[in-house]
Amino acid sequence: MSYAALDERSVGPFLATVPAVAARLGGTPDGWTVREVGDGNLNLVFLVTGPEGGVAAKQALPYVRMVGESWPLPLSRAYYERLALADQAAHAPARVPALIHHDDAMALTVMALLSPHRTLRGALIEGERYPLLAGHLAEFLADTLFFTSDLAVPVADKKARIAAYLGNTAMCRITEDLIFDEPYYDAPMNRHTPGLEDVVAAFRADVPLRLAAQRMKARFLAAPEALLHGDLHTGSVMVTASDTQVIDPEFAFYGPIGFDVGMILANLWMAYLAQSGQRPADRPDPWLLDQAEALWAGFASRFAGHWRALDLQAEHGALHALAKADADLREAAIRDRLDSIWTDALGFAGCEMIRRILGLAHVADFESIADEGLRAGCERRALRIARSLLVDRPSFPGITAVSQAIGQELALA
Ligand code: SR1
Ligand code: MG
Repeated sequence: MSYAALDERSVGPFLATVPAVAARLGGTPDGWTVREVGDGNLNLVFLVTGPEGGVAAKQALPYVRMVGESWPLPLSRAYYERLALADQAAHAPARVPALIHHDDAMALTVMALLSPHRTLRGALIEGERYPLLAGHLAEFLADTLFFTSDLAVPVADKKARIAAYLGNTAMCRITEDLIFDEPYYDAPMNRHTPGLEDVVAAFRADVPLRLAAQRMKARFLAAPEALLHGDLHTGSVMVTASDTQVIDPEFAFYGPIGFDVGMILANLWMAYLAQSGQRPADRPDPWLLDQAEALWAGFASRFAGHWRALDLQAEHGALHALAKADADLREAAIRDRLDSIWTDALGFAGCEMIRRILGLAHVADFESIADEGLRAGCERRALRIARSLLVDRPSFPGITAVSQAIGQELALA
């Protein structure tokens, strides 16, 4: 079958031809409920429920949905998303949705329906709290990143896995352009809240900032440390009080571990910094800063735990040989690696915050603040923090230093 974009009328009859999906839904298409709910920037997402159960069917469009047909984008991203879902499920099965069916020609991936989950970004904007969130995200990050890295995977296998994702170039190119380049010049699709013109001009003339962003781009381009999710913002996380699921790995490729870590931290920090615009009468909820701290601490401790627990008799990753016989050396190597991930994460977090305010793809945390003056104030504070994260990385030896800097920025408001 050749590719055709589905719609709410055609998706049911199409899915009825897939035995695994039809069995999960039960009944026949005329008894199924279908809703297209894609609110991301790229794809169609259909939620389909029948008498026996439900599925989420995600279909890639041959172009960028938020812009239109003038920006073509390969359907192959659906192939890489399925590949990543399978690889992530091998290491963190409790944290990713179960894959039910994939159709390469239709660029369609059918997954278990996540219900009653909602996207983390929307929930945070409404002030919801999720006690297990930081631990679950730390688990996802440590398990997928450690067990796809040179610490755990034999060299030849690791190189083969890097090669398996090498074709996802169009998605990496989006990141390269939108995150590391466009916010720093007058790119045609950039936009910003009125009132930020002085910061826009200052950032474009800011040599240390632009150099730091380019340094992060160089890391992104040439550090195939582990299989990254590649777009781990709070819209890629679905939550309930007891569960956390990471979705949408269509940007997956082998890159620097700090990219995934930095992106999710940046999105938690932005959620916090947006609160004074969303609810000006209330003090921002420190729970979000605590979550960011708990996420980093949980990730670092679990990553280190995986390293210490490696079976020295089994075949293991090349880097582990460094510390095989010497526990002191191993502990030094763990500290050294976590320091390097932290330093990368700071820089990538700074880039993510800047591009969400000055680039093409903004976030609802700020966009939902109707009052432009309030929104610009929140964004200005976020931009100041982001610049420090990028340019003054040695000032942030640990994550509490970031929480303190954010607190000081808000105190000045
Ligand atoms: C053109 S795509 C814009 C953004 O949406 C995705 O979720 C990624 O974050 C990308 O940078
Ligand atoms: Mg996405």
